[in-house]
Amino acid sequence: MMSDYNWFEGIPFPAIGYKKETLEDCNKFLVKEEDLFILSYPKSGTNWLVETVCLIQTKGDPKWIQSVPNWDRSPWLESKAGHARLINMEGPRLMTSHLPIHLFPKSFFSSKAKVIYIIRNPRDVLVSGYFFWSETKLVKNPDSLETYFEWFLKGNVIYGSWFEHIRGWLSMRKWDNFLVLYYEDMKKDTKGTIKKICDFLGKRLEADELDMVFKYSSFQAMKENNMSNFSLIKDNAVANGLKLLRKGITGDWKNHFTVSQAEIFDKLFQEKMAGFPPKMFPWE
Ligand code: PPS
Repeated sequence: MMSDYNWFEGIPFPAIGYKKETLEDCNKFLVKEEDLFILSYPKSGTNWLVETVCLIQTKGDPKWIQSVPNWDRSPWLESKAGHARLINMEGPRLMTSHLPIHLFPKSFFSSKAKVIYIIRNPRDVLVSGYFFWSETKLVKNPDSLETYFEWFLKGNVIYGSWFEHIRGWLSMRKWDNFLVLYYEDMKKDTKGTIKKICDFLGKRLEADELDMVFKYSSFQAMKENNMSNFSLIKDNAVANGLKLLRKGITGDWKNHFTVSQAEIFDKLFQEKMAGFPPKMFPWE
C-alpha cells in the first residue's frame, strides 16, 4: 500500500505531484486577509464551486474560465505546482484545497481570509471517487466498487476519512468568514446558491450577470470547457484521459450500492456523525 500514495501524517495523498515538504509547508503558509479558499473533501463539487466563484469575480464574463485552466485560476494549496505558484502570487488569491483542518495553514485561524467549504452526500462522493480514481495512476486502484467501499469506510482513501474531514471543518461553521455549502442545495437551487456566495463575498450581480454565471458554470458548459474538464491532463503518467465531469447528479449511489451496503453506510454515518442534527445534511 505504501508505494501507491504519498503518506503524510497517516493520510494518503496522491502518488504524483505531492511531496512531504510541501505538505509540511502548508501548515506554515502565510494566509493574507484578502485570500479566499475553496475547501472540500475530494469529489464534493470543488471544481464546480471554483468555476462559479471565478465567474462571480468576472461578473459572468466567461473569458477567464475559457482561457486559463482551473488549477491556475485557483491553485491547489497542497500540490507541489499549486503551492509554488501561490507563494509568488500577488493580490487577493483564490485557492483550492482538500486538506483536513489539522493540516491547514495555522495563520488562517487568526486571519479574516474567507473559506467556502462544500459538502456532498458521502455516498455520492464514494461513487464519484471510485470511478475517477480507478482511471488514474495517482492512487492505489480499487479492483471493484466493493473494495473501494471498504477502503472508504475505513478512511483508507485519498485525503483520509470523509467523516473526520467533515467533523473537523464543521467546527468552523459558526465563524463569519466560513461559509458551508452543500452540493445538493447547489443542484436544487443553483441561482440561490450563487446569490449566497455573492452575499458572503460582498459582491453584487445584476440579473443578466447572474444568468451568465449560471449558464457558464452548468454541467454541460463545464464538460465542454477544456480549461475546466481536466482534458488538458494528457500525461500518461497520471491517467489515460481523465473525466472530471462524469454524471453531475445527486443520488447516483442508489444505482451502485447494494441494500446491505446502504444499511452498513447508514449505521456508520449515524455513529460517526453523532451530535450533528440529521437536518444539517440535505440528502435522503
Ligand atoms: S475533485 O477532483 O476531487 O476536485 O472533484 P470535485 O470537483 O470535487 O467533484 C467532482 C464531481 O463534481 C461534479 N461536477 C458537477 N456537478 C454538477 N454541475 C457541475 N457544473 C459540475 N462540475 C463538476 C462532477 O461531475 C463529479 O461528480 P460525479 O458524480 O462523478 O459526476
